[in-house]
Amino acid sequence: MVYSYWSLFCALAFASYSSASATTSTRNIIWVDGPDQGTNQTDSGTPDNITQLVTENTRVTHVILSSAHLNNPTDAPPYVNFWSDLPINSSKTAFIWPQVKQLQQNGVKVLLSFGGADDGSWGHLLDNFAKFYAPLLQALKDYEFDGIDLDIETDYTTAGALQLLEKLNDDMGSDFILTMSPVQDCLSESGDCSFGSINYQYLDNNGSYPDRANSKLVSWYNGQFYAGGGDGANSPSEYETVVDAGFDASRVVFGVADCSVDGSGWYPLSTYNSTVTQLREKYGSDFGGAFGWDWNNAGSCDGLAHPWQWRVLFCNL
Ligand SMILES: *[C@@H]1O[C@H](CO)[C@@H](O)[C@H](O)[C@H]1NC(C)=O
Ligand SMILES: *[C@@H]1O[C@H](CO)[C@@H](O)[C@H](O)[C@H]1NC(C)=O
Ligand SMILES: *[C@@H]1O[C@H](CO)[C@@H](O)[C@H](O)[C@H]1NC(C)=O
Ligand SMILES: *[C@@H]1O[C@H](CO)[C@@H](O)[C@H](O)[C@H]1NC(C)=O
Ligand SMILES: CC(=O)N[C@H]1CO[C@H](CO)[C@@H](O)[C@@H]1O
Repeated sequence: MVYSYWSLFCALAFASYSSASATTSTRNIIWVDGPDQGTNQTDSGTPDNITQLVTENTRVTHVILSSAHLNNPTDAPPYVNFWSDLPINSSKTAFIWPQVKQLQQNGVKVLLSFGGADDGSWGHLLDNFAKFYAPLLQALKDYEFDGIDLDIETDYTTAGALQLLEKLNDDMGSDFILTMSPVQDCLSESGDCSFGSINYQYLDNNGSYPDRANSKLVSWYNGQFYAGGGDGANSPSEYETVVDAGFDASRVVFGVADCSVDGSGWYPLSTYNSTVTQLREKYGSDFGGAFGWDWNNAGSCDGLAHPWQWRVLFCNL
């Protein structure tokens, strides 16, 4: 009962707030991880059709497909792996591309997440940048992504990240979205982060590029406020420490686990709603937005039948 009321509430909020409350910097993001076994079935057996993000008025503005990796270097030539570690052109995951196209035609930007905790990707780029960058660039072009998220969870370097960002800007153009997805600690602490070895404060201050928005190479940061790198999504305080560390609120998206199977630090929707409402009040139109990881499990810990019903998070954004 409570939950059907919530869904209704969002529909009303959507109708009445609409674009009046939408701000230039707010992003409403859902990550879409691969369904099990490379099929279009989610963990719970529900068809995983992401076009519901549009048809159900979720107010989602960006989708991040997660994730792409680089294959084993002994394989030749190098290629990009996608869901279930299948080559990105596998017929088993081909069902997603028409859905991606449909989202894009309805104004939703779709990004490819690259890297993660998979050991191959970042190590391969360190070993031989030119060899392994080529298939990554090709995949971004072939599937017409609107942007890329660099998820650096194994050792890389700040200089390497800047080089990769500049190369992507040069090859894809200054409108191509370039994001990174550090855990909260990596944003609030100075120096090289223990997770991925990137100095995000240095990178944000030094990663400039004249023709990009705000002259910044990174479009924004998808902050992970869960899974051990900051598990405080039940209050605004951890987001505030990131802003206090020097990041403009418009550059940091408040990212949460949308079910406990997606990482520690999960909280119910009512708690998240309270946190984002407070952040929105504090930072106003400067607040960078919110994300949920991930689509397949969204709302299942809240007793919701469908992932799109988790859209309550975005009602006040
Ligand atoms: C979310 O928070 C706002 C502000 O406190 C409140 O008006 C709204 O009813 C809440 N929505 C839900 C579904 O809890
Ligand atoms: C996707 O799901 C539909 C039913 O929801 C099914 O008919 C189809 O065969 C599935 N496709 C794949 C690749 O598993
Ligand atoms: C997903 O939904 C869209 C829109 O309703 C539909 O056109 C498409 O066939 C669906 N895809 C699958 C695999 O169910
Ligand atoms: C997928 O791409 C590889 C190159 O990376 C190519 O060798 C292969 O033929 C392609 N497969 C399909 C089904 O297009
Ligand atoms: C060249 C340059 O702009 N260097 C700056 C990089 O960012 C740090 C702060 O993190 C500044 O102290 C440097 O001046």
